[in-house]
Amino acid sequence: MNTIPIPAALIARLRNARRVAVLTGAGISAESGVPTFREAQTGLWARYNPEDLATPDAFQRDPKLVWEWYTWRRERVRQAQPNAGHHALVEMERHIAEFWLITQNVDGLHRRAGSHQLLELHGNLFRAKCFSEDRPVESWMDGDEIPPRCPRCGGLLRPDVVWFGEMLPTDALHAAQHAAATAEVFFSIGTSALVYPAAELPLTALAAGATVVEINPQPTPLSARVTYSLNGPAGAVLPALVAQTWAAA
Ligand code: BJW
Repeated sequence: MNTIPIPAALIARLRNARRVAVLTGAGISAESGVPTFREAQTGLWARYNPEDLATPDAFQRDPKLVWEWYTWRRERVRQAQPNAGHHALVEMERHIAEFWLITQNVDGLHRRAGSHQLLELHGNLFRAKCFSEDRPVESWMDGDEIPPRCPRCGGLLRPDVVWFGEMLPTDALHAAQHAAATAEVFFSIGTSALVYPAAELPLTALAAGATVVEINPQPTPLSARVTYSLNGPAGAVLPALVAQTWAAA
């Protein structure tokens, strides 16, 4: 029995939609046990602010500290599993002709859940690239030297993620902007809607006349502007939405 009510007009709109885009943030992985970006860190990392670690300056100042933070986060994600929210988006993709899942997350959980039409805007924790050459490496060994060295030039390796002040991957960003501008329904799920250019995508969709739906237990700067605000955890709201929309499909 599904107890979370989804507005009937939203269900009707989704059943008829051919183009849907979804933007996700850290909140969709919260129910997998992966801490969100802006919640207070725990343990060894409690005294650090993530916004101060996720920058090229922080890496240049203390590459060992930043690399070890990402090693710790990789371990947490390895132990996590995709949750009901990730799985509901896999199911949604099956019902929509043109579906794009745009994620700010670097944890890879959408792909592990089975999503295909995926755009990773902020990179991926499980890849590394050379800090000097800005070229990805196939693999690396975590040994005595932290961070490990680039096998080509001997420079320092860094995680292949997008830090503040860095450009997003151009192809993924352009595809995301196109998806937002052409979607009939746009979802913003589990994101504080603070970080640009990702935070602009729901505004692009609104300006183009899309139905914009936010799913988040907390209000964000976007909440007052959306068509529907579904206040609750993604792991409960998304399965209810998918079940109520495509129950007999
Ligand atoms: C749940 C839940 C549950 C909890 N269910 N929900 C325009 C205006 C102002 C500033 C700028 C601007 N344009 C560019 C900037 C600068 C900057 C920026 O945006 N700064 C802002 C902070 C103001 N942007 C950039 O620098 C970007 N680059 C760029 O623009 O290049 C061009 C340029 C270059 C130079 C100069 C100017 C322009 C790059 C941004 C890269 C962001 N990178 C990070 C780190 C990635 C690697 C890593 O993970 O370590 O990406 S920062 C961090 O924030 C991470 C996230 O992907 C991103 C978004 O966070 P997210 O996902 O929203 O997480 P939280 O924690 O904030 O929120 C979680 C939400 O979940 C909350 O709302 C909860 O309530 C909710 N929730 N449980 C559903 N169960």
